[in-house]
Amino acid sequence: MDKLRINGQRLWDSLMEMGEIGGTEKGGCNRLAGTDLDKQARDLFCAWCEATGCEIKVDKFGNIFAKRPGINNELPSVATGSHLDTQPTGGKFDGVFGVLSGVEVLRTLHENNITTPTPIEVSVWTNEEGSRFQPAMQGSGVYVGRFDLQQELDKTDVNGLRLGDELARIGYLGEEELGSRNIGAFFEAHIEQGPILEDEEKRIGVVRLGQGIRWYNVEIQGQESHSGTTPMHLRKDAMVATGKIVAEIESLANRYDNGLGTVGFMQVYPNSRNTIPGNVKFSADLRNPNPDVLATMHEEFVAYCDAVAKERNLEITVDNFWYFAPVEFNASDDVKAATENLGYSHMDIYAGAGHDACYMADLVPAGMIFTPCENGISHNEIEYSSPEQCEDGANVLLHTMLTASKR
Ligand code: HGY
Ligand code: MN
Ligand code: MN
Ligand code: MN
Repeated sequence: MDKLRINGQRLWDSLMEMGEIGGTEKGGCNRLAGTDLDKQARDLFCAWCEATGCEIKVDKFGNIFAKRPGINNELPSVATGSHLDTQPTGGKFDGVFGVLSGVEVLRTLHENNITTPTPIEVSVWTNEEGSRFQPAMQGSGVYVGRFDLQQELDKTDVNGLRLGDELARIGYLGEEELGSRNIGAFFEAHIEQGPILEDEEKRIGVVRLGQGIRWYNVEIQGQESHSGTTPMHLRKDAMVATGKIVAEIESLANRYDNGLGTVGFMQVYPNSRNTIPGNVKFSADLRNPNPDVLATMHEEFVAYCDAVAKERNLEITVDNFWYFAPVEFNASDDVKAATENLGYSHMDIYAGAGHDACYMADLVPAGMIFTPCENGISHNEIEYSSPEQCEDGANVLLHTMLTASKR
C-alpha cells in the first residue's frame, strides 16, 4: 500500500475540466454558490463519484456526501472534502483542489480494487466562500450546528434571492438531516492561498490552526444633499465617514502582529456624483490567529466607529454578525506522518483563510494539508498550483486517509 500513488495527470485533467464551468477570460472561475454554474459543478462531481461506486446523499442545506463502501460499513467513514463555489474573480484551485483530490482518492482505490477497512467519503460543502450569501463556511457551519438551518436558508443575496430557493431551483435541497453522517475523521486538502510554503520551499504545509475571523456589516446614515450648494460644515456626509473608518481598519490591522483588516464590499446611496452620499453600507473582515488580539481589535474597531458617529453627528451601526474563533487541528499528526512516509519536505503552518475543516473540527478529529500556490495569490483569476504540487497534496491525502481507515 505504501507504494500506492494517485494519478497526477488525471487529477490535473479533472481540475481543468471543472475549471471550464464558470471559466473566465483570465483563466479563473466565477461560480457563485446556488447558481446554475454551481449546479453544473455539483452534477459533474456526483457523476465522477458514482463512477467509482459511491452512494450520493444531499442534506437539507445542499451539502453533498459521496460514500464509498468499506469492509465494515458500520464503522465511521474517513472523510475529506471542500467546496466548489468560488469568488467572483476566483481561481481554478481554491476549494476545487480539495474536492477533486478526494475524487482522485476514490478513483485510485477503485482502479486498484482496494477496499478500505472503513468507508471513505468525499463531501462538497454549500457556500464556503460567503461571497453571494454570508457568512463563509456556511454549509459546514450549519452541518455542525453553529448556524440555524432555517435562518441560513432564508439568507438573501443583493438581488433579494433566497439561498433556500436557489438550492431548490438547482436541485440540491436534500433530505438528509444535518450532522447525521457517520464520520470518524475529516481531512481537507487546500492550496495555501499565501506565500509561505513557496518562500520556504516546502512541498506540504501541515496545518495546525485555523485563524480567528470577525465579519461585520457597517451602515452609516447621513443626509443626501446637493454637492454644489451645501457648505462643508453643514454636511452629514456618509462617504467621508466611511473613508475614515476604512483607513482606520488598515492602521488597526497594522498595530497588531498578524493583524488583518479588509473592506471588500460597499453600497453607496444614492451613488450619484453630485449628491452627497446619505447612506453607505460596507463589509469589514478582521482576522488574527490569537483570539485575545482579535478581541482587542474588535473593541478598538467598534469604539472608533462610535467616535466617528459622535464627532460627525451620524448614525453608525456596526453588526458583528459572524465570529469564528481560532481552531486547533487535532489530527494534523496523521498528515505529518503521511507526508514524512512519502518523503516530502513540509512545515507546520496556520490557515489564514477559513475552511470547512475548521468547522468539522467541532465534531471529529480533523486535519488539513496545504500545497504551495504561485506567489501566494488566491481569490484571483491567476491563482495557480502546479500539476506536481497538486499531485503531492493528493498523495498526502490518500495516505493520510488510508492510515486513518486502518485505525
Ligand atoms: O474567507 C475565507 O477565508 C474563505 O475564503 N471563505
Ligand atoms: Mn477555500
Ligand atoms: Mn476562498
Ligand atoms: Mn440639480
